[in-house]
Amino acid sequence: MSSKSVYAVDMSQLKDIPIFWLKKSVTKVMATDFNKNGVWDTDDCRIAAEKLIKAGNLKGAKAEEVHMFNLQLPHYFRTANNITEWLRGEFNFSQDPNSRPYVYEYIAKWFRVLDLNGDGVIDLNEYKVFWDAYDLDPNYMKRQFDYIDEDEDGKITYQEYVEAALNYFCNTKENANIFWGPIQYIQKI
Ligand SMILES: [Ca+2]
Ligand SMILES: [Ca+2]
Ligand SMILES: [Ca+2]
Repeated sequence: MSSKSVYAVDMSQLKDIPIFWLKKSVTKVMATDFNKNGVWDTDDCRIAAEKLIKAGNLKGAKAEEVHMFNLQLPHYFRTANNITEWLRGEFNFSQDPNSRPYVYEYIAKWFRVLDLNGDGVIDLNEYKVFWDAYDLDPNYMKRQFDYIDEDEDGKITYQEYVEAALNYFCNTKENANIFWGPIQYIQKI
């Protein structure tokens, strides 16, 4: 009987992908994979929406917005059978210039969802709703908030948010961005 983790990665199929990008993307999958099947899929998004709605005590149109924004996802959210296939899909998508408008739109929707009171910025309380909904380590929340809040005014603007989100998604060079919590080690098959 095998006790192999669903997050074990077949590195032989991902040789061309920089290791830091793989580590942070595995971290992202581990944070978002609520149904524990090894990939970030549409079912996880549905569960996340419910958690966000509960954590933020959201009602009416705002709750509806949270449900709706997960509907259009890249194909590998539905088709990847394991984390290796998911990472391959995510990497190709993240490095494809044609996907960029879609990515901006997705990040913009995220921003609108997390700006719970609709004043155009994400404050620490609103950020905590996101952090709690994904059960991320509370010890790292303020550090990441401050990382995103580049001008240190205590509020995350749309521009600051886009920069941090895009950086986590696309950039392959190592930095201090822990958008989905502390960077995890990769388990290899
Ligand atoms: Ca999943
Ligand atoms: Ca706000
Ligand atoms: Ca700021």
